[in-house]
Amino acid sequence: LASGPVVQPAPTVDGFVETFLGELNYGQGVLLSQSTVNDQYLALARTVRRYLMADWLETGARRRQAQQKTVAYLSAEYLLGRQLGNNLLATNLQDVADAAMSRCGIDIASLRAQEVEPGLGNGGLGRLAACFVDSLATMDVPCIGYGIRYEYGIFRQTFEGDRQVEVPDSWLSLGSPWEFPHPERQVLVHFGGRTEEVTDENGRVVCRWVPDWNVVGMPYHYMVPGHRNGVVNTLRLWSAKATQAFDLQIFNSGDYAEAVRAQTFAENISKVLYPEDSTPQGKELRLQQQYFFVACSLHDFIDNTLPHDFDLRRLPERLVVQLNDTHPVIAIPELMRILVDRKGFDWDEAWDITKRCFAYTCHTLLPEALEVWSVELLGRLLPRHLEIIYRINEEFLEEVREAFPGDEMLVRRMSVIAEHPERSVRMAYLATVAGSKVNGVAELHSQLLRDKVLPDFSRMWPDKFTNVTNGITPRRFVLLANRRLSDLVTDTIGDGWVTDLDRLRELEPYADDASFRAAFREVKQGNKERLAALLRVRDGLEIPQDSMLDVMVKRLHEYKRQTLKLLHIVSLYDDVVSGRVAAEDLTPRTVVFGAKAAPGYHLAKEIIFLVNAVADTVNADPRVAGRLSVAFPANYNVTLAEKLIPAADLSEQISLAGKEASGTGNMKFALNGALTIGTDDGANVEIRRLVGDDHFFLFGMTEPEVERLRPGYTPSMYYEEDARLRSTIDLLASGHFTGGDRQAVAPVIDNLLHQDAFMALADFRSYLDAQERVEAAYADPDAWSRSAILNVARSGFFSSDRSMRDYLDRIWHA
Ligand code: DL6
Repeated sequence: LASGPVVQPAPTVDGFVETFLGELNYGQGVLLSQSTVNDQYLALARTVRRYLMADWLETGARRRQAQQKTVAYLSAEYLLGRQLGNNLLATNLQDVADAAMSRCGIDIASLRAQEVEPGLGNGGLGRLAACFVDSLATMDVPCIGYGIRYEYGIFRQTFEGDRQVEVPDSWLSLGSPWEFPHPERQVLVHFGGRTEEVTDENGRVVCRWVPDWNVVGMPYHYMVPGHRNGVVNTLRLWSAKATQAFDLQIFNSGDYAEAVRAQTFAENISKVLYPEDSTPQGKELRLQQQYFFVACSLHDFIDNTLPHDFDLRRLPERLVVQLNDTHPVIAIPELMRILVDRKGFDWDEAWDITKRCFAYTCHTLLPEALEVWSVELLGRLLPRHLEIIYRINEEFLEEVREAFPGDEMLVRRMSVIAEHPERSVRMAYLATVAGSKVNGVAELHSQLLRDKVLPDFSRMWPDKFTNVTNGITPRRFVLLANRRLSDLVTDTIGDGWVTDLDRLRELEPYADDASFRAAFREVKQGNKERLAALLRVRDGLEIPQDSMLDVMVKRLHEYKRQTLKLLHIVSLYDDVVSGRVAAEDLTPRTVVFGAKAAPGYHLAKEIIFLVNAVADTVNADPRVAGRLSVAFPANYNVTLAEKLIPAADLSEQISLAGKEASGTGNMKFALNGALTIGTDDGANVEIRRLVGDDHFFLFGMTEPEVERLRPGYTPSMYYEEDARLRSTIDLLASGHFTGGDRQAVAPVIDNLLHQDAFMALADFRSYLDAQERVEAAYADPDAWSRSAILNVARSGFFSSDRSMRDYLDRIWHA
């Protein structure tokens, strides 16, 4: 009885109802007749959880037995999205659950809507991590996702007076049925203090860290089910607690705030997803977060997951640590510290082991996103780690000197320690020195990483660099998000595509089949209606049904160029109100934005304000009614993406070439049958190559053209020379959209005219031309849907299952 899990009886509607009512009565302590929607949601989640439990326990036992190489995916972010729908899908319980709930007189849709998604990520990087763990479970690859259980995830965005206001995201407040706390596996994490040299029992002088404070890391486990394959992997997220909850003596003396000071301080570490880091305190907290979760994770794997007698010289056979960007890179000196200081390895052997355990993924090309930590801060928080980094660097620079004798400039350029503007540690360099492989996330990005970001390193170690183009899970982003399309595809080619997305190719011939195209258009229309119904209730927005749905959803950042899209909208509006174009000649178009700006990113917030202001004016102007409308639902998140993307006709991927590492939204849109208007940037390059030039609207400068134009780039010149651009900007600047207030638009306009770091004005003309090609194409519904179907059929490459195969072949060898 004790050796195997208790298996939940086969899923029948009766059995499901019984378990659900049991959970309501004994888990929630309520009768069905008295239960709230939240009670019912929690009971339903716990019911679904039961059907996963046997597989979870079995997978864990099998993994312990097999002792296979395990991927430890270290990521500060996991943007998971809602769990209920995904888990019903993975267990194939959707229909049973629907029937069971309706037998109880419950509308399951209201329970699905009750779930608050865990927003433990900012955007693409965190969502990618969630897709990857989904794929690894579906492919039955041993993987533990390690991260942080933030008490508050990404802020909830609201608009007040068209401006973004951030509200804390208390995603745990109504209960969190998908997590399993494991206090017995908690880990002590040290900070601060000093190092000292001591003589060990063998007479060797060794270094010892004498920290001066610590916190406890408490793991919460989450199920990561594979798709209907009986596999459930684990995501292990760490929460910080004080070693001592409070000081009873101080409490009894009446100083209640002081009594819990240590507790508050410790718990701050996992309080909020990546706190604002423009202040020194914010920076420090972020480094604390990073070290906290990697220290917990390495300890967990080495001391709690490996057998007690495991010979750590064989660690690289059992563990590969994938560093999701630089956030977890402090794991490198931490592993060295564990091996040298705690396990008694000599330095060279420890370094050899460490180098074979780590691989690093870079997700950016923006210099400001390449993390550096000041030596002052790192030395104060982690003095032993700083010493280790210095020694790694010293030995590395010796290697550089040997490989390139006499080039001291090169040595300085490649040093892990930067000297200006302050002495600091370049985390990307440390990851590159220690990692067995370094990868970018799309072909162009990997090329630019080699040529522009880390050119000296790629010259020294050309074989270290590789590419793995990002991917997305077809389970969440097609099967779950777009049931209409999934059913059509499955009815046409069978359901093999769900775990072998290349099979979508079999749809190609159907692009020429008029009845299939009609069915495809019906799917799109159904999804538009679903979106309209949602936005009406969620945001009080009206989405016209008979217009092109043109969608730009992503983080608000200058390089992504939401302003370019805004200029396009204003130019269309300007054409009509100035009488240059009759309203009837505009292709009916609804533009939907979704974007959060980082709370401290002033200009991004001004852009949000302007988009909202333009939306208000355009939507209220009868001259463009029925022809042009703009919707900006607040709080774009995974849940909204699942409704928006399947409804889209046009996908806006318009970053300045050479700035978007990959993008993954672009893949989700193509797979759901939207056509892309985009620059030659990130994974757009691969999307265009795969779907074909005729089914993609390319515009804008290429990356080399951008670089050639950059010296002496003068945005105002484009304003002077292009009458249409001038008229558009003048209309914006006039205060027409801001009730006559010219000041309110000045930050964005001044920036565009005098800086325009991401060259929106230089690409404006070409963007407008491409939009005209879009309109011409959209006028022929048959040709448009043919292109849309070919986008679906040819996008199988963008499955995250394929990305995982590439990581396995090129990097992990697991
Ligand atoms: O690789 C996932 C995602 C890419 O698709 C985006 O192009 C890229 O901007 C994003 N990068 C980050 C950078 N974070 N840091 N550092 O979020 O990664």
